[in-house]
Amino acid sequence: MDLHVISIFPDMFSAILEHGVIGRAIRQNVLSLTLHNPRGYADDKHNTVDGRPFGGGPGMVMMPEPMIKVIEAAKAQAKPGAKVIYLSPQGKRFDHAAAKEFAERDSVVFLAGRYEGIDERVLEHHVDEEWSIGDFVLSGGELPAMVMIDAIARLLPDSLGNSESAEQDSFAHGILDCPHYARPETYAGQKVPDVLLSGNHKAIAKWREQQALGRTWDRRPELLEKIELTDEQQRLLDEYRKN
Ligand code: 9WO
Repeated sequence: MDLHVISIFPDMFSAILEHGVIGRAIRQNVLSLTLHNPRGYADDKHNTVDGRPFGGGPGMVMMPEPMIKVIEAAKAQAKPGAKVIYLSPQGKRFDHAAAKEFAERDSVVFLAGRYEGIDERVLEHHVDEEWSIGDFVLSGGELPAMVMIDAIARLLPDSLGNSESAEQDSFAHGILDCPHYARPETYAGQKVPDVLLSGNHKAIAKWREQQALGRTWDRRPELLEKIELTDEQQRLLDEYRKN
């Protein structure tokens, strides 16, 4: 997968380039990530990319000319058909299903804005999709781009330490994760649930599914309305709610 990111703070991406699943995917040539800085496309000696907003008000707006030039440069390097994705709170909400869909794409150009945003004419004519990672305002689109890239990269074949992990993910089946335990068996007087020490793999799988369903019911009941439970899942959930 061939990813491109447009940002005036390319150094921020060192946080993900070297570490974890993204670093591994890049080293394995499953993923490439190329950064493009709008400042390189400014036409004055100060490399100006922002201007005062027409109509007045606080802050600055990213100017059309350097933004359009850097977008065209990124698209010229990306694979044919790559879409330009703008990260903003006005975008479509990114979730696990969206991550799976992105993971099927050959190439993507992420556009991270700063200041009060980008001149609307750039968004109208040079951006294909607008995506949000949640209902909050940040100081720029870089962290949302990294969040999306992380969620996408760990779904790419071979980028996982364990190829079964993605299928077992919380949200792979639309419900929350079950609890996990590591050594020791007793910590601060609290014992690991007996079933996990039983060696009974069928019983362990049932317990985990029941915990996952129960926690989803407790914490995010609206998620259960989006999926169809099997008869067995409904029985496990009913039993959880009785106890
Ligand atoms: C800044 C601002 C200041 C005063 C009044 C309103 C304001 N809105 C903004 C604003 O939205 N700034 C954005 C900062 C411009 C585009 C990049 N920025 C951004 C992206 N903040 N938060 C996101 C984002 C992206 C995806 N998902 C969640 C948040």
